[in-house]
Amino acid sequence: MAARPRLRLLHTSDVHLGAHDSSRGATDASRALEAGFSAVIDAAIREGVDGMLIAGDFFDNARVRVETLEFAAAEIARFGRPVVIGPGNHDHVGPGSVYDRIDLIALAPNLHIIRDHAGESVALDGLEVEVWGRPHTEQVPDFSPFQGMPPRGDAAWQVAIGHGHFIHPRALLHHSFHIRREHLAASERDYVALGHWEVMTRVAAGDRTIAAYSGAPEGLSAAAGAPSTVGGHALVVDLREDGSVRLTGVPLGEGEAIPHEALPHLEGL
Ligand SMILES: [Mn+2]
Repeated sequence: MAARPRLRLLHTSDVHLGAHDSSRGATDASRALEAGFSAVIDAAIREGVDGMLIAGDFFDNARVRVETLEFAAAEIARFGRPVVIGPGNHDHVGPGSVYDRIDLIALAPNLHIIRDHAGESVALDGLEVEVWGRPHTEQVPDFSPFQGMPPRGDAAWQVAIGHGHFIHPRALLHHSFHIRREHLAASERDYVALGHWEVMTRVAAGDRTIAAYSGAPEGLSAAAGAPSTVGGHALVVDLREDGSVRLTGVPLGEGEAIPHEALPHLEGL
């Protein structure tokens, strides 16, 4: 296979900006969530990534303060390179969407929000990568983000983004928004950026596809004052000339980088 252009992406999810906007005296908790996202932007700039994937639940709900929306847009604009949001259950598109409150794209022209209910493919400006995703709409009871994905597109690198529960092949089906191993394997994507779980976890996705949850930059429990035990990382995704994909968990505060081989992975797979 011909050498592919080297690319580096950053993957985050479940930021839940504005989760405390309607609580009284929650300023510190709100600031902690915002600081978590600023740390993601700082990491993206420091690591020299070419683009960013935000795999849903970026905003906590559709009633967040306008200042929270403006903060998010300003931070995305500060990064300045392409950013794709694949909306999750907390920040769904369609009727009542948080993304219809203000024109985020006017404030952050480098932002693309996946809005097509059927799924859409986004070509990142100037980069040999296409990102396919299907957003939550809150209108499909058995929503499954990767079911019936279209085949790979033309760009050298093909990535997907989606929000839901990866279902262990032996699990009881008590969750919503199923992501199945066979969907990921059939996707034939080089990388699938997942959101919904707050803990960084690589999952099994067949021989060809790498898929992982980035985890939240700052867990909601941590923001509310409890000790932080999860999250605290974003994933740097290196798409390499030989066609391989390597992940690195980069710390957003204290802590060490976690190399590909040491990333938490779903047990038994
Ligand atoms: Mn979610």
